[in-house]
Amino acid sequence: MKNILKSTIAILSVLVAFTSCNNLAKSGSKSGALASNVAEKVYVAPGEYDSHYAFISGGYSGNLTVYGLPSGRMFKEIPVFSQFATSGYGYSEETKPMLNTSHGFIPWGDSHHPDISQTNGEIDGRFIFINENNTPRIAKIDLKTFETTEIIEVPNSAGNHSSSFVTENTEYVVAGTRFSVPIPQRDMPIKDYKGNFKGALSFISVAPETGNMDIKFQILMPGFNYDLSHPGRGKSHGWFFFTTYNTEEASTLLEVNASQNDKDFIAAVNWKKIEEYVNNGGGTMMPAEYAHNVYDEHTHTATSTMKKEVRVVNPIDVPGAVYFLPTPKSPHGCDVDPSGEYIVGNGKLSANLTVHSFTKMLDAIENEKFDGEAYGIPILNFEDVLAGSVEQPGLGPLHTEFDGQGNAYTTFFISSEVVKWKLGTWEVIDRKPTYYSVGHLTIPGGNSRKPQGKYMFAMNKITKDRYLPTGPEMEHSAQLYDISGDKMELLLDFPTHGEPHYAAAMEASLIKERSQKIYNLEDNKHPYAAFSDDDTKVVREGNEVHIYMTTIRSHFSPDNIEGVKVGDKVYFHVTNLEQDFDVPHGFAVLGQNTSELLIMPGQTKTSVWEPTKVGVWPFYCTDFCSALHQEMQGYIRVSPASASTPMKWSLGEDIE
Ligand code: K7E
Ligand code: CUA
Repeated sequence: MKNILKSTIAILSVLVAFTSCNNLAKSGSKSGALASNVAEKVYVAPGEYDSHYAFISGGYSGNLTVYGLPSGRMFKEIPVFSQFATSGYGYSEETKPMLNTSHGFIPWGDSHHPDISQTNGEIDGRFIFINENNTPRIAKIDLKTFETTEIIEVPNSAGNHSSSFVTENTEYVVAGTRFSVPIPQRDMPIKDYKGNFKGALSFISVAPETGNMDIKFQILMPGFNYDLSHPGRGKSHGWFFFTTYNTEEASTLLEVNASQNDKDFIAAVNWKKIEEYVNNGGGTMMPAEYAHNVYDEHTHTATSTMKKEVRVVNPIDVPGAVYFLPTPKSPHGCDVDPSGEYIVGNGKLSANLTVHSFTKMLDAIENEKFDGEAYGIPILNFEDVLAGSVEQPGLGPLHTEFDGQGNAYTTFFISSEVVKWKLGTWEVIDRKPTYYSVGHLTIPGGNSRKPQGKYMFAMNKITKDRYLPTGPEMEHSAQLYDISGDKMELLLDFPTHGEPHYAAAMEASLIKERSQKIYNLEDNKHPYAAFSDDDTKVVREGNEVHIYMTTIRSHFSPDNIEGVKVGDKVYFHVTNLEQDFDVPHGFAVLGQNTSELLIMPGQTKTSVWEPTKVGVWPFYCTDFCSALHQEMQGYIRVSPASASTPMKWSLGEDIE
C-alpha cells in the first residue's frame, strides 16, 4: 500500500512538473506569429452583429455569461444560482423563491455545463439548461427573455456534475451525481462507503410545449463517481453514457486510491427501456425533499414548491438497461460524435484516447459477451466494444467536440493543447497550443447531430501572462480558433467571468429572431401592479406597508410618502410603465439591507425595506434612463413607532 502510494505520488508530481515547465515554455513565445488577416476574421464593425452566441458557464460565480463570436465581446451575465445585485435577482421578493432549496435559501451555486434544447437532434434555441454542482440543482433559462425561469433541486445527488445534457428532442435533461452518498441520507461511518453508498442518475423530463421540468426517475447505481455524460443521438438515441471514476469506491486520498484500477467504466444506460418500465408502474416512490421553483412570466413572480417523493429504479430490476464499458483510466469527458456511433472516453491518466463503438456494443450485448459484472450490472469486454484508439495524442485528455466533418477535437490539460484527429482512422491531424491548461472546448452546435464547424473555442484554467495583470487573481481565458481549414488557426484571446467549465454556442439567427423586447403591460398579472397614477396607493396592513408605485421617464409615482414608522416592513412594488425596448428603471432606498431593483418595461418588482431610523429618506432610480434620470427621486418619511403621522402620498403637490 505504502509503495503504491509513493509511486502514484511520484507520477503525479512528474505530471505537475510537466504542467508548470510547459506553461513557462509557452509563455516565452506567446506573441506567436498570427497571420496578418486574423484581425479581419474577428473584427465585427461598430453597429454590426456577431454571427454566433456563446453561453459560457460561470463556474463558481453560479451564473451564465453571454458572448458574441467571433468578437469575444461579453453581452450579458444571466443570474442563475447566485444572487445578482445588478438586476436584483435573488434579492427582489419575486425572485428570492428561485434560490430556495430543501436546505433553505442558498444565495450561491457552482455552475458547470450549459446545454441548449434540441428538436430532432438539432439545436432549437428555445431554452438553455445548466447544472449546479454543490447543492444539486438544474436550471432552465428561457432564451426569449434570457431569464432563469425554472430551477429543480435533485435529491439523492451530491456534486451534480455529469449534468445537464439534453436528449435529441429534449425529452430529458440528465443529471448524474459526482459523489456517491448514503441513499437515503443517514448517519453512518464513512469507512463503510464501499457497497453501501449509491450514485443517482436522474432523468428530468421536459414538457414539450411549456418546458416544465419534473424528475421522471432516478437510477440508483453502484457507489462510483459519475463524472460526465452525453446522450446518444441518431442510431444511439435512447441511450445515455456516463463516465465513472473511483470504481475502487475509495473515500479518502482519492488522488491515489481512485487511480488504482487500470480501467474504470463508461455506464451505458438504455433510458427508453427504463422509461417504459417506469411508464408501466416500475420503480418505487421514495420519500425525498426537493424544491421546485418556477418563475411565472405573467405575474413576474417565482413560487417554490417542496416536493416530497421521487421515483427510484434499481438497475438490476430492468435487465438489459445498463451495461459497463471498461475505459482506461479515470475517464473525465464522455463525448458522442454527431452520428451517434462513437463514444469517446477521455482517460485523464491514460496515454491513449479510447473510442467505443455503439454498433459493437449492441453486438456484444446481443451475444451476451460479458466479462463479469459489478453489483449485478454486466461488464462488456474492452476489446469487444473498442472502435479504436488515438495513440499518444497528448497528456491529460479532458473533453472532445466534433466539427460534423468527421473530425474530433480533444483538449489536453497537462500538455496545454487542442488536438484534432480523425474519426475512424484515429490519426492525429493537427495540434495547437492553448494558453494555458485547457479544460473544455466548444464548437457551436457541439452536442447535436449538426455541429457548425467554423469556430472552436478553448476555455483555459490558467491565464498568467496573457493579459495585463490584475493582482493575484486573473480572469480565466478563452481562445477562439478558426477550424474551417485543415489546420486550426488561433484568432483571439478573450477573458471570461468566473470559471468557464463548458459553454454552449449556436448561430445567432434563431435566438435573435425570438428575443423579447418588452413585457406587455396588458399581460402583467402581478397582484401588486399599478398601471397608472390612479392605481398608485399606499396600504397599511398591520405593520406591513404596501406601496403600489409606478415609474416612467422621469418620475416615480408617488414620490413623497409619509406615515411609515420604525418597525414597519415596507414593500415597494414598482411597475415600470415604459413600453419601449431597453428602457429599464432602477429603484433603491437609503439604508436598505438588500440590492437595488432593475425593472424591465412592463414588469413589476418588489423591494423590501425595514427602516430602523427616524428621518426623511431618499429613494432614486439607479439606471441612467433619460436626460432627467437624475431627477428620478423621491422621499419617504419615517416617524417613531409611537407616532400618529397619517398615511399620505403624493406626486406633484405637497402632502398637507
Ligand atoms: Cu471538465 Cu466540471 Cu466539465 Cu470543468 S469539468 S473542465
Ligand atoms: Cu429611471 Cu433612471
